[in-house]
Amino acid sequence: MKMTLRWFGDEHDSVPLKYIRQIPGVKGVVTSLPDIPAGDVWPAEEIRANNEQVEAAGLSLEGIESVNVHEDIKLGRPDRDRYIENYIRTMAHISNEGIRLICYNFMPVFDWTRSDLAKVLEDNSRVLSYEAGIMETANPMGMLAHMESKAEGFSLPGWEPERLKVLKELFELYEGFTEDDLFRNLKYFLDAIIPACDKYGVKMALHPDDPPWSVFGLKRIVTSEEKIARLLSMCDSPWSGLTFCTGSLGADKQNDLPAMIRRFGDRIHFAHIRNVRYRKDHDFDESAHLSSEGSLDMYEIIKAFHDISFSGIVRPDHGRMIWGESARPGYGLYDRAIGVAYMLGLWEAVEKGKKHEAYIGRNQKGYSAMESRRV
Ligand code: DNO
Repeated sequence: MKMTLRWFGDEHDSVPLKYIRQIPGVKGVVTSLPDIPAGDVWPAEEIRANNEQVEAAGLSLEGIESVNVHEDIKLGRPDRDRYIENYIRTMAHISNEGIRLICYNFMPVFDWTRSDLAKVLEDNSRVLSYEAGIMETANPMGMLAHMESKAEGFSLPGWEPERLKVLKELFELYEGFTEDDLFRNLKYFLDAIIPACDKYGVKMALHPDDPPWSVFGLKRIVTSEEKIARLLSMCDSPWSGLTFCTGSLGADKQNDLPAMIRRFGDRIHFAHIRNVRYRKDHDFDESAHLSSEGSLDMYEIIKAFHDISFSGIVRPDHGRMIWGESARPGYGLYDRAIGVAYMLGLWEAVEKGKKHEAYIGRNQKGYSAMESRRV
């Protein structure tokens, strides 16, 4: 696996590339152009400037997270063809820079959602958390204002201002919308862009819905093994794959992550790895990466990635806010760097453990052969 960090660009990130370069094992970043509204074509020069800046820092630009999908595509409105054309033009510009991965999501209206962006844990670290009771009674505008107030002055990734200005209209458009409508519109989008992926050599990595259930009454479809299997088979092209986000999928206890990793195998193009700690029902906190700190068994997760010989791009997902750092919620430097070291440590242990087992196995065979000859 290729370890990266998410970087939002100088203007939008408190973590400079030169610090990312110092995290052992991190060779690259994934980034985006956060100021470009969903649906617009990304200018080639801006992608190039970004790429040059990353390379000048001694890193490589491994992927784009995210090129957001315009709401008209998700809704299947007549304008979608124009936005799909723009998406393909953006893909061409990205590919021209040698970047071969695009992460995207297909969540109606919102990207990821939390009820708190700075919940204080027992050790005084601050984390993102989700409390179903709060979400059920909250209205989306109020929740947005609350989230922005906790965002330390940063914009929230995936919550583009132009989309949020028309929130009420969007909710009306999604009235009566079913999961099947979303599946159909996702298929339409993928069928239209896959030939371009093939032409430009770009892999599409669909991010799961975060959290993996309906929020504010809006349907979500990238939530479980069964639904992911359905969407992968409805567009059965190797270019169409997943961002396997352990934190998003892991928020639902029903999801058996190692089994899903083994099942989806080479359709996983990108991995976001982090832990969650279940509280009750749908309530969870984003914990530190270690298995001992959360509810997910990170050893089993890394082992599953190793079992499928995962060679794709990985990043630690969110981290806690620790050591007095002030950064975009989830995207400080320190805890993500700790996460990187832990994941790479697990990977090395799994790899060497397998070699060791193979060595013992060979020796045991030799020993048994010797024993049988002696008899
Ligand atoms: C949150 C991220 C998401 C992710 C998008 C992918 O921190 O994991 O915003 O980038 O859902 O399109």
